[in-house]
Amino acid sequence: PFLLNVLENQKFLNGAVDTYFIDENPQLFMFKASQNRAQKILNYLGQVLVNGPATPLATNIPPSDVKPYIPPVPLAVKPPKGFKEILTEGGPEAFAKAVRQNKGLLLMDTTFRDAHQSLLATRVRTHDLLAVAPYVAHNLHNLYSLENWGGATFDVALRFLHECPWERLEDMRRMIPNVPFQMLLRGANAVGYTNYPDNVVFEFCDMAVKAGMDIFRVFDSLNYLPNLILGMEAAGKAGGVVEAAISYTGDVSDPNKKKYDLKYYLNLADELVKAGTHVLGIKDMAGLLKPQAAEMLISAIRAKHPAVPIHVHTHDTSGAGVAAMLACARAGADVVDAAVDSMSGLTSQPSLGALVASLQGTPLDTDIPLQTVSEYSAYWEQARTLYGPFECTATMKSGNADVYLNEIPGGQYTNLQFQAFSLGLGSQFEEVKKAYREANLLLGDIIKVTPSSKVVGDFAQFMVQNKLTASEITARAEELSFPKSVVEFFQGAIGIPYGGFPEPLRSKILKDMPRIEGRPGQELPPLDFTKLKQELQENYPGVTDQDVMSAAMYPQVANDFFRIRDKYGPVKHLDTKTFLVGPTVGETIEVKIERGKTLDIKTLAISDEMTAAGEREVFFELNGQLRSVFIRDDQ
Ligand code: 3PY
Ligand code: ZN
Repeated sequence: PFLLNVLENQKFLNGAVDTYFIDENPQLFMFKASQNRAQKILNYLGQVLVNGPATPLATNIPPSDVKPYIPPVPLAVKPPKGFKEILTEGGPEAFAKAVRQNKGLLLMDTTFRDAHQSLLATRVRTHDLLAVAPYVAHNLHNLYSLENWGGATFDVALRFLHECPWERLEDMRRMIPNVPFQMLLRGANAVGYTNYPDNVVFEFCDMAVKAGMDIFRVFDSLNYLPNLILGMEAAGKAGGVVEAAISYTGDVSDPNKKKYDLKYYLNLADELVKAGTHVLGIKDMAGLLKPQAAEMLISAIRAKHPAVPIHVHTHDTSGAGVAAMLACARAGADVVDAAVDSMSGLTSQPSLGALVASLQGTPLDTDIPLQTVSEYSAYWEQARTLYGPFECTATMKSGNADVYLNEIPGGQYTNLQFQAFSLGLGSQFEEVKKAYREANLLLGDIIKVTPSSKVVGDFAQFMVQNKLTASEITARAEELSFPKSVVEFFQGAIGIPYGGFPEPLRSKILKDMPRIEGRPGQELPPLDFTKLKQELQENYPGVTDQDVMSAAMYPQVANDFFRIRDKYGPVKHLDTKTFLVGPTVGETIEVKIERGKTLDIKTLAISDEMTAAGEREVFFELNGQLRSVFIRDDQ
């Protein structure tokens, strides 16, 4: 081997040699994009310093500067065995059997998913999840599961956190080998808001299992059986534990609420058990299951299906969550959901510590020491302050039992309240909640959870903005221009609601527009993954199959993510304050980009002067060496 420096060869430069091979093979001179991760991170920091946060901040509470204390764990010792081992060794059936035979109440910890989806706009980053992961593995090994993926986390990771949801899952799996992982799958909508071709849902579940997922809570926003069954089949074929969930609304303890009565839920439970669910989920997404209703519902299902584990999910919006989950446990539920104390309450799940303490010394004892919960909670109490910019308590100060009237799901309740407050109109939220209730009735009193809850929410906003009452809507339906989601709902785009579509409203709104009969996704042609991969490779040569799946779920969002990833590299390694608002001048941060590879970055200065190209130079010390980046000032 020898080196030829063609650029110093005069004959070559004069073109006096035959260069046809080079002329015909320009790719020889296209050097691979620099893999310099450190340089990319500096570019990110420079960008935030010059142009402000790279992700929109929702409140004016700044992120705190704490480094949350992590209780030490014996890293040289393997974490204790948990239900994951039973699942790995015996498969979903053996797992279900062990759950059913367990004496005490089992818990699913929602802190890694629904709790922050409900309280912090889903913004908790992989960095802060992984920091406490060893503690979870070593101390919370007797959880039924850790809910840590799916729902809105997939979208938010890509869109706002600029991190890969698949990497998050694989990283968590590596650090928590012993606790089953659980995700929320929106049936035929997977982790999106729309219907996907069937092969996408199947492939998605398969990849999720390969990346470390165990239990799939499958729901459909209208409890529409064909959508639910598709999700169940996909999760089951992938080898996952199928937890088909009945979305709960209304109040089975109120004889005046007739549409969703005990019979309705029992029928649905029969169908899901018949379809082979391993575990039966009751998904009380708005927190409407009062203790008395819980007792009625769970004992009735338990009596009909003695062998099937029952797992109940709720939100603590009204404040009755702990009481309701205790009632479920006493009525025969095997597992209930809770969030660690400092991430519980309000529109999140009821408190893990309160449940653990309430059952201590009873036959349903959870076997989780309160001291463990307390240490875990202390971590989250501090970590939560990093997310001040997304803190729901910026506006939400207490629970509210009015949720029994408006039936708004936890996550949406927080969003709507936040939107109303940001408009600054004092009575706006009260109006929106009232309109939400009316819109629901206009739509025929439907189950409300992603994405049907968005239909009701959009309808309610439309009514408030246009100052329309329910009777005006009915009278003027033919001439009004309804929100897109409402029109699509009536077309059948998310499935068929229980009891059918309300008439004459449907006909008045749709007129001669097309209607979808049956399961919306069944007509969609299969997605050609090979072709999609080739298309993505044109711009992003390094895309993985997981990236291709992200693009199948969210085409635009994933493309933006790939672009940002190419430009700024592994921003997931930055601490949260730095990621959100950048470092301060004079500060030194530590960025562990891989095991044994740490960058010490000191921010030195940002130039006052702008270059002719409108750029500012930002100076850093990177592991002791002076470095600078030029950043266009977009302000
Ligand atoms: C979701 O779909 O993300 C939900 O949390 C529904 O409750
Ligand atoms: Zn929920």
